[in-house]
Amino acid sequence: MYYLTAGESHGPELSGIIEGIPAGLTVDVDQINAALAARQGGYGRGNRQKIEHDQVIITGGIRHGITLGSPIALTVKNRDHAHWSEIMNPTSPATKENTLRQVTRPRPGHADLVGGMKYNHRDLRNVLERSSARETAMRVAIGNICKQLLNQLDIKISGYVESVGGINADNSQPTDIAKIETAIKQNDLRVIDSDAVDKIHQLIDETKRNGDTVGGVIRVVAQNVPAGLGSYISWDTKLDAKLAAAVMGVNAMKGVEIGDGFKDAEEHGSQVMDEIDWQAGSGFSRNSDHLGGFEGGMTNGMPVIVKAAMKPIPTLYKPLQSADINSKEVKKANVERSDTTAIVPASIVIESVVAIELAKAITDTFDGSNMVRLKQQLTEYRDELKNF
Ligand code: EPS
Repeated sequence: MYYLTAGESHGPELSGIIEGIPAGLTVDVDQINAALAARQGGYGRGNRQKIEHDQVIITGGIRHGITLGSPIALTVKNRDHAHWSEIMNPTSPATKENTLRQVTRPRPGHADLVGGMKYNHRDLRNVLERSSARETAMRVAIGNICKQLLNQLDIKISGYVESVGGINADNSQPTDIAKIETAIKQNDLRVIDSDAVDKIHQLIDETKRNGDTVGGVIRVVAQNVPAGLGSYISWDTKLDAKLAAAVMGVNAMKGVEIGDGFKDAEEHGSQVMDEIDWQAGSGFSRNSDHLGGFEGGMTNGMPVIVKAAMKPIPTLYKPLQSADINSKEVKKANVERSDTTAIVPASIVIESVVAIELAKAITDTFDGSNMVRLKQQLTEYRDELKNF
């Protein structure tokens, strides 16, 4: 399974192609659109989302709502392109008028400066348009197709916000997806502990007033993942490594953790390892899940737990020091419209990229040509594991 996205933040649209989804999967477009709408929401979003109304358009790989096994092609329109149709015109030659709004004072923490240096862009808009998190809308559309595939295999996945700007909203660290989904629907922050919501709202409001931004921590849980996905045989076959790479591939992520990762590093081995149990009927399991469902780079049948640390968004309304790439004058960075926090959308993006990696692992391990064979092979494999 392989996917690719293209498109600039204020260009005409985002495009995506995913190859490797089995034939015979019923795809519910409403579910994709619901995920896209959820990614647009959440407390702390800026004004761009008042313009956008993300809806997926499917142009290949699906017929009468069912996948064909061929590459699936998707687009999501950028409504805001209407305000940028000349400046972001893909084909009309550059003129004085259509190259207005140039960016020359890079924002610290954004891709602006290094991207300009690497690709020799003198207008840093050429960098920020693609490095914008707008692109993650397409990863959510692709991720939702993978989530629907996993759902058909009884694998459930949910991503939510654990903390914002240092305020924790997850004292219970749940692994039951139904409980997580019920809890996070109760508020506009996708947090488990609703009693933390007021405090987080206040923090976001105050941060906005100060022209500043905040980040946070995201937690993703996947339930009923079979043991044995990924491998210990070589470093690049380890599934936890692939998950970590996928998480770090999301804009603004600065840390990734599997299970109790960083806390485990402070404990003794006897407190960290998940003791092995065996029951007639269900076979092997673990008494705890400190290792986040991974041993030796392979899933061990316990819930997969992945956490991501998101830095605050680098676009500040009270900008930090920068230097103009033309005049070389030390000046404040360019100010672009942005969000105070994008932690809620990011929780859906991280959930999506984890779903993509799990779907990839499943279709790599079993015959993913069509859903009937995939389901049959997975059922047989699950039975085999119970009897190991
Ligand atoms: C972003 C800057 C803002 C965000 C954008 C990510 O874009 P704009 O300058 O158009 O307001 O709104 O996020 C999205 C458009 C989105 O759909 O998530 C950035 O610089 O990364």
